[in-house]
Formats: sequence, structure tokens, C-alpha cells
Amino acid sequence: MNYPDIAILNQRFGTPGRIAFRAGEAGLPIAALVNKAGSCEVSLYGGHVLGYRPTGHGPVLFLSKHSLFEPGKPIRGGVPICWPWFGPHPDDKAQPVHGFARLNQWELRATEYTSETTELRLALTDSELTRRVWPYAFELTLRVWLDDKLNLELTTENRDARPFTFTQGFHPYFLVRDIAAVAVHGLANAPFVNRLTGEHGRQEGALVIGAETDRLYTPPEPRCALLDAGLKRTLALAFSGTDKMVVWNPWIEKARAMKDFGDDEYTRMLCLEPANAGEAAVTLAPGQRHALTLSVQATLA
Ligand code: TA6
Repeated sequence: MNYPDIAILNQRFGTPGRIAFRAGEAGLPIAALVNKAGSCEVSLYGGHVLGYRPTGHGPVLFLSKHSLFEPGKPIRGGVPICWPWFGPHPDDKAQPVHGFARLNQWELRATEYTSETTELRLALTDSELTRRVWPYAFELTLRVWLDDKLNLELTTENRDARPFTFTQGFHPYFLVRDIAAVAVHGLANAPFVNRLTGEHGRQEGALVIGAETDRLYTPPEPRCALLDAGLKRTLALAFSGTDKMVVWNPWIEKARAMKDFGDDEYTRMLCLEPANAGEAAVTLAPGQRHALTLSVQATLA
């Protein structure tokens, strides 16, 4: 894959002390954003937030030590963009899980900063390759910006002459000290579907993780909090554009089965994924847009 020239990216879009580009693993172009409240790194491959570190805190996102950084392979950790389908392809199992957006090089559209914020805007548009798999004209834009939070906004525009329906999600891997010492608040009494069995349930109190967990929740409010006793940290999530959130931890067997994930890494991560999945699929008429947003704020517990 031909990556853009890092020197040109810095010349055109960089700002010393705020926005810089570098060649990461396998030469992937990475944008580093900084403001007084923190820093984050974004790979142009996949439109993929790799890391986020608020000032005064440790890393918020998990990145597997075994992740691949190869064209056509997903990065394991950070915030994968799942689009235009969430989970397995509805009809063709030969297609990659979670769509092709995270497997493509995104175009850098703009960077900007103020005294409070630093922002990056990326875009992915249809191509001959994408149309072979998903026969529609589209533009996907991703805004990543830092204020006192990490903020993401994924906007889908239907540029086709026909309506299209898609599913999508942010798939953030949050770093935890010990999966046995975390709890997710804000899901009490929320209905969920167990994606492993298809069974329906209702959350009683805070969610704690003690086995493989893959659930599609309908939280009462589009927000939740991850309390991490080990890190003495709370991550407050707020989202919009869907009323669904997937909670995932692969646990022991699935962790062992994933080549790009350490056998014991399940103890250090939890995915809380705002997603237009299942019945929350989105249908856009030609010219219509839809935005999915997520913000993450770290505070001392
Ligand atoms: O979001 C949960 C999930 O769909 C799980 O079922 C599992 O497949 C996970 O995503 C990992 O997906 P990935 O394609 O990143 O391996």
C-alpha cells in the first residue's frame, strides 16, 4: 500500500507542538494530536484511534502486543471503525468481520486547533474495490478531536442514487488493570441480547465480567461509566446516533484462538461499543447523512 509522504503531511497539516505525523509500525502514517488536556494517536490506515492519554492519567485504550499492522488486516485494539456492517457480513461469510472501513487507507482532509481543542478530519469514499463488495456511492468522514475528552464523530453520507442500509459501530478497547476488578454502571435494568446464544436478558445492577461476554444492550441513557478499581479510574462514555451498545470480552478460550491477541490479554481490556447493530441499522435516502458520536472522559475514581 502506498502511504502519503510523512514530510508532506507535516508540511501541509502539521503544527509544532499540536499536530505531528510520523511513520508507525510497518510505515503506517500516524497523526499525533496534543492539547493541554491530553494526547491521542490516529492511524490513517483504518481511520483508527490507536491511543489516548489524558493529562495526569495513564493510557485509556488497549492495544494488543500481538496486533498486526498490515494492509488488509485489522489493528487489534484502539478504536476500530466497524462499517458498513457490524459483526459478520449478513450474507457473505468470506467478507471481513466488521466491514472494510478499518481495512482501508483514509484520506486526510483537515487539521485544526484552538486554545482548547485539537482536531483531525479523515474521509473514506467509495472505490471500485468497495463497490465490488458494497455497491453504493458514499462518503464516510471521521472527526477526532481532543478537548477535556476524546471525541469521535463518524458521518455517513449517501452519495448514491438509491437508498442504502448499513450497520456500524465504534469498537473501543478500553485498557483495564484487571477485568475481575471493573464494573460498568449505567446499564441497570437495561434489556440485552446475548450475541453468543441469542437469548434475551435484563441487566441487574452494575455489569461485572466473569466469562466470555458479547451482549447487545439498549441502555436507558446513551451513556455509561467504566469503574476500574485497579487503576482507580472512571471512564465516562457518552454517545449519540444509536441507542445500542455492545459489551465484549473474549475471555480465555476466544483469547487463545485469536492469533493477534495474547492469551492473557483478555484480563487487560473491555470493549464498550456504541453501535447501530441489529434493529438499529440505518437507512439513508440519497443525499441524507447520519452521525454516530462517542466521547470518553477519564476521571480519578
Ligand atoms: O463487537 C463484538 C464482536 O463482534 C465479537 O463478536 C468479536 O467478533 C469481536 O467483535 C472482535 O471482532 P474482530 O473482528 O475485531 O476480531
